[in-house]
Amino acid sequence: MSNKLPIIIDTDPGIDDAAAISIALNHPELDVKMITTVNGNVGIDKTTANALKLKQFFNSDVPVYQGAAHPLLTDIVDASVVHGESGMNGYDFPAIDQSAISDVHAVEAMKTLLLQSDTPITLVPIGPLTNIALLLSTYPEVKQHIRQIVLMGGSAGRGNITPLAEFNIFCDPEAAQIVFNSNLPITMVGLDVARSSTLSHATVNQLNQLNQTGKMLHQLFRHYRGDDFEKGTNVYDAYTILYLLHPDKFETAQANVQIEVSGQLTKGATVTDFKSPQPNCTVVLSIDPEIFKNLFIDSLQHCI
Ligand SMILES: [Ca+2]
Repeated sequence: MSNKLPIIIDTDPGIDDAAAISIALNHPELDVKMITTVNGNVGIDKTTANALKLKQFFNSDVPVYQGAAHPLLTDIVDASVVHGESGMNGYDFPAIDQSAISDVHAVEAMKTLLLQSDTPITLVPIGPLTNIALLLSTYPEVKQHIRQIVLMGGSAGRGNITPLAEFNIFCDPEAAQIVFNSNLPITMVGLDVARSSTLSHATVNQLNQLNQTGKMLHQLFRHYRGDDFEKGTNVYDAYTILYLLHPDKFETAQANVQIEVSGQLTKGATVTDFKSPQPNCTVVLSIDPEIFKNLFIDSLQHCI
């Protein structure tokens, strides 16, 4: 039996998603059972195509399943101004084989895999939480097959898409509220930890010399950051994978996190109560920037 940690990555690639997926698909301690896609940084057709581009880049046999095309209630938010028209502009990926897209829906595929698995599986959502909310609401029997949910989203402090909301949670606050109140072990890897350890321009430039993957990520980051490239880069989604691999390197705290679903100015805020007697979540707060830099670069050494 494998000692690798089995995970499902639910994603909306997305440039920092590309970094997370690159690390996860190639790391000897992780077993990526499937990649499921969701509407987020760009529309579902594009996030699915991007997941397939990454699968093809690594010549991986990981199955890719397409998920929700629309948030549960709220309107679609388009982030293509940040991530480029395709969601992963900046690197010239070869055309993908469209026949590689399964006609099984992501939620169904996750349900089947979870119910068949003898070992509980870790869910790693790095996009809006629509698929995960649909999964938990439609098939609550899967919960006992989920070891934990380690998600990128939210913030104990300020937001990024609005003053108080982080992008993934803002894109589907109702879905996030379902997930955070699922009674599953949740780890919120939000903006706080990324802001504690932004990668410097010099570090991102170093990627260019590392290997093919480093070169690919360097080009994506350069496009993503545009004129701000020299100020450093936050590889938000990659923190989830590095946290899974090295939880002891991160500062965390228990908190009760609830999602503002109806605020006029604060929709999508992750209201984080560190004093609550009923915590529902581990919040990842920070990591030493030098340690993070080394973990990130080392993890990419496993890639082509
Ligand atoms: Ca993402």
